[in-house]
Amino acid sequence: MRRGLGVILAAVLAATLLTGWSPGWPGGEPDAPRDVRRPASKTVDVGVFLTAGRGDASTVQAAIDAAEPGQTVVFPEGVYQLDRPIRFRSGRNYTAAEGAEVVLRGSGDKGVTLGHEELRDVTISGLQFDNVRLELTAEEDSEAIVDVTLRDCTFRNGPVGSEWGVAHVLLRHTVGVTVDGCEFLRDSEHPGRGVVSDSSRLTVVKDSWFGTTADLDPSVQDGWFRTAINFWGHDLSTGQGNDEVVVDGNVWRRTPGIGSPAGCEFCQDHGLYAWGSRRLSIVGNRADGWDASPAGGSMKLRNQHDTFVVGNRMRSSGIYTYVYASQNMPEVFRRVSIRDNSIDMLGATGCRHYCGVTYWRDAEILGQQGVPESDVFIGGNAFVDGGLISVSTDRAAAFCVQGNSAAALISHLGNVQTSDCPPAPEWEEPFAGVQRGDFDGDGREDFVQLVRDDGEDPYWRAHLSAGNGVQIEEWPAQVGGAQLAAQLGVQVGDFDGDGRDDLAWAGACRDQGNCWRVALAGDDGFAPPRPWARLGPVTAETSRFGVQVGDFDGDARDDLLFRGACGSPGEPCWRMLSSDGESFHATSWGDAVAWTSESDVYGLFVADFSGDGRDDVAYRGACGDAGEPCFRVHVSGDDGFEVSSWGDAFWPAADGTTAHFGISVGDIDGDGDADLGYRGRCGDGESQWRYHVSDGTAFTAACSTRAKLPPPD
Ligand SMILES: [Ca+2]
Ligand SMILES: [Ca+2]
Ligand SMILES: [Ca+2]
Ligand SMILES: [Ca+2]
Repeated sequence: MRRGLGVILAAVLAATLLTGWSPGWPGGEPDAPRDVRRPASKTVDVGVFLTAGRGDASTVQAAIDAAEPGQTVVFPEGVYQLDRPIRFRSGRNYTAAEGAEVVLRGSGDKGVTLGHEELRDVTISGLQFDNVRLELTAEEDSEAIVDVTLRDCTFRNGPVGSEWGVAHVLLRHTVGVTVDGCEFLRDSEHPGRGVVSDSSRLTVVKDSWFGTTADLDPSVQDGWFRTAINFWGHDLSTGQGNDEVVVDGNVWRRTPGIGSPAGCEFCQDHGLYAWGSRRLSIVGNRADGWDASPAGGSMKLRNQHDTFVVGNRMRSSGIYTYVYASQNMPEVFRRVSIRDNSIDMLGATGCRHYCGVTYWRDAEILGQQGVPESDVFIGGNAFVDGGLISVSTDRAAAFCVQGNSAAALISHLGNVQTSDCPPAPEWEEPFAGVQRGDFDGDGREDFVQLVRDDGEDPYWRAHLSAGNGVQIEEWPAQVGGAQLAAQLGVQVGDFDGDGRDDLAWAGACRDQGNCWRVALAGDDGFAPPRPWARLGPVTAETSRFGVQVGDFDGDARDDLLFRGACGSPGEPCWRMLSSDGESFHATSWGDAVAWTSESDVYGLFVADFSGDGRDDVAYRGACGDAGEPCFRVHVSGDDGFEVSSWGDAFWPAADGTTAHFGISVGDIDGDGDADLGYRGRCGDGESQWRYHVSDGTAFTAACSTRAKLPPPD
């Protein structure tokens, strides 16, 4: 349940601010007697170490060296000029003072590289790295770099290497590095890469911005990227490459039209480029700006297995996949699911590369490593404007291609399977990506990822917000019988109302056929999932509009809601599964929908638009006898919805970017009524953030240059 987190977060941050500014120790008054009644400070203030004549690098290093394990090094506002590298130490956290703008600026053309061969249990948050790169490079199998989180950081500028090859963040043989909510910005003077991960495990890149900020400026001035995210490296003797990797909820943008300079063959080398990986999940990202040329592409994937590409939105180019003959990487493409993505080719015709979803295999591959291709699923992808699916292998039968809208299918060598594909094959990962929620009930967002090590029981790797850092725990996972979750999603909400978010999904239940299962969060992770209700009648509208989580009846317990069938014979309805804390009770909450094509493009928005404590449902639909376009809102009552028009004044961007980036939901003015916002148009048509602000019964349009709401799910 994301709703309400912001308010609680503000209170927590305010409390952090008060304690965060208590005098650091050591420093301050070293001769003063320690007050034994006061617990040792949890923070060390860099400002205490500022001394005339001492350079900033020495000052920062002195503060880091003075910090004890468990303490946080707090940077007061300012620009710290680094003429040499600093070295973070394990077991400490590093953060900007609350609300402070803190810049670590590297000196000289080459800037500064913060190299670490060992670093454990560290969170670095809120710092801006200007001309400063981070290299976390351990020896193979050393487990020397473990559980490092970069959160809400900014990386900009940096040295220009040949072919734009230098990365802001480089990982090698790391375990459990997370990049969360960070910005990677490269202007025309500083082209290069974003994050490069070489042969690392449990890497997560989530909710980060490459080439843009949350404001989504259409000029994309900081999108001079060769590649936003790279995963490479593999050891054929051990089978290890990048393993258990999640890329979820990021935006990567390349400045349109910049191509590559003459003589710089690889200065454009795909938005996300991955090879040699095992269990790579790429979920809910948005990519644009890479060309539909051999050098471009929103994603390039090859020589890997167990890859899940789900619910991403791509513009200007799509996905290129293949197996390349090689001495040092697996010559296979197995168990790959490319489903429910949206690809907007902007009307391109005649393109051969990245023109949708393309696969080919190098003819030199002789199959020493077994069959090159097996279990490839390409399904449910939406082709917005042009594009095609192309498969070129003599093992075409290994490909199942089904349910992709408006896409031409070309299979060059034999027929691919185009019907009766299994809805969720055994190898599919219904829990791909991360699940976000407040799982420990402290008012701050956490996330969990499902890990399936070879031959081991699966477990949840939980990243729990804790003070200035992250507590990482392994929770047992009982996730059998979840096949339907690949279609209907995994829902996060506080279904029993204890303040901790829980998980719900649909699947097979003993004696009941299909059912909804709920795994309640407790002190030690998720309890074994229990059946909470029969699945009930689902229809084509169920998967079309998805399953929604909200507290629709206002009893402080989250409920499920989806389009389905009610009564006998079944009529279309809003099927409400209200929680009583131990199970769901299904009732009809009426129908009265009036869809338009915009309903499908933008989807449903669930929040308390009327401000009465009950969640409501809004969407772009039709209103009135004439069916005029409107924001159609189904306002929750005691036992059903009251529907009304909340006005129109919808003014999306002219170039389709509003649909690409989606519409956000949140309370921008803090009056308790949820509002909507998106990158659209204002005034005489200039690109701005356009908000539809609720007064409890209708929306009023308002504009800003800034993004004020969290990105859409
Ligand atoms: Ca709960
Ligand atoms: Ca409820
Ligand atoms: Ca309401
Ligand atoms: Ca509001």
